[in-house]
Amino acid sequence: MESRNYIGGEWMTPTAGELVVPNPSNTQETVGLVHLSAKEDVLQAGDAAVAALSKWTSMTPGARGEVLLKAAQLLEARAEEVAHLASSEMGKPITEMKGEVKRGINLLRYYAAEGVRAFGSVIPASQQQVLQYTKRVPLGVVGLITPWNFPIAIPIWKLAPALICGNTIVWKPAENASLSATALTQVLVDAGLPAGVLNTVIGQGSVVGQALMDEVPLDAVSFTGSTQTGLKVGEQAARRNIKYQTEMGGKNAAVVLADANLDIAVPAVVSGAFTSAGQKCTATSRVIVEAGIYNRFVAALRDAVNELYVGSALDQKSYLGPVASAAQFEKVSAFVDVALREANEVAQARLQVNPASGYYVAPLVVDGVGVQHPLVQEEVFGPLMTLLPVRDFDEAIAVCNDTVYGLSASVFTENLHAGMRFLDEAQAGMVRVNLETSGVEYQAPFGGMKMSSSHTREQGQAALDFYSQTKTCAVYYG
Ligand code: UN1
Repeated sequence: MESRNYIGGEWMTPTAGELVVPNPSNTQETVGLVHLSAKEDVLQAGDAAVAALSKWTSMTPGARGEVLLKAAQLLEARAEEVAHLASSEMGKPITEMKGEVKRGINLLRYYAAEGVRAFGSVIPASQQQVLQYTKRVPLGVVGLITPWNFPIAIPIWKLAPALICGNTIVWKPAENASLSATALTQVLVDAGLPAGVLNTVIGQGSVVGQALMDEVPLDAVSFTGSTQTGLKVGEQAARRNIKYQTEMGGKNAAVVLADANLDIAVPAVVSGAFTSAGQKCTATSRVIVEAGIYNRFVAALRDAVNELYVGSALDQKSYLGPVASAAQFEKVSAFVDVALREANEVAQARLQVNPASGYYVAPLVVDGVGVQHPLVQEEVFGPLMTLLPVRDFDEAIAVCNDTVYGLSASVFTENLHAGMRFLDEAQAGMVRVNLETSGVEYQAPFGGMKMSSSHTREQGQAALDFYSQTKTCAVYYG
């Protein structure tokens, strides 16, 4: 397979460079070829998005919804094929990837239905015979910058609400999700999206992302990715005074209190930390454990880690696969080296494959480092869990909140009072009791506090607020 740009209703092969995509599960195997774009491609995409705006905006939301419904149908029909491609491209286990594609289908249906829901309200006026009401109107041209770790679901949770609200789009997917992005674009094209409404431009952040942020006449931008890049996106958007949203890093904690039910806590902590090989901004990476249960928790966790099946992403049995790329492998391996050198090893899973065949990192659990240690403060984005023993609930909350991030946090307890206090006091956009830190629901708002986001929310009804602006209208009919 080869990646393609889709600009102004035409498939195009940009010529600024090429990248061969190895399968992260087996780097001897080539999955496809990515063609990289130049700045001119991005500018052309911007022009196409501007040109398509009036036609798309003037369609009824219901008619726009029909296109999304058709896209849901097509993605469902192609689910196996798309999941297989995405797993081969970025190494998420096929069983998890199928779930992600299903989430994408659900998102398309959810936002399609918004086309026939109320999108404003009637508000009493101070004068008689005045009808005062609000309505949502589109923003215009929206730039979308998406990461590789959810190559199907994240693009859809930005595209679908942007489209139903009547915006046109320039989409820059992550380089190592370019083949998946091409397949997803094909779904939307086949669903009948008019020319110019979605423009997909494949390439590097330093070229495509930069040109998008600096030169395309954007009215808004939505970004998911690293904190470092997200802050630059936010800065540039503020300078241009366009609406923006950034979803960035996390350093999510799971707190295990002394009365926790370990049959619930252990699988949830393992899943939060190790599914997708820990490559989720919502992944559990700090596990804060009350002293009274520490030894029992560690024993149960060790058993669970010893049973993990780490193999090829295309092996149905794999609980986790490799990390996504050579760059990820280096970054995560550097953290693992620090952990093996400076912390105590608590458990490490065995690999069921030859480690040299792909970008495999064995899931690792450590303890014995202080709360200011880089393993506890920096986002690893890999299968590495650090345990932090604490005396009591108060210390647990203090440690939980001792981070610049605030995306997601969980507590495991059988005590209603402790659970509710945690929901009140944990500084995170997503707070949970007896549930893992990752695994967001498309119909609920999602986003972080502190350095994790621009304090905006995605998905659910919140996405409609982001991708539209409100007009307050008044009519005197006396
Ligand atoms: C999830 O936990 O289901 O990039 C989704 C990420 C997040 C999405 C997490 N924006 O990992």
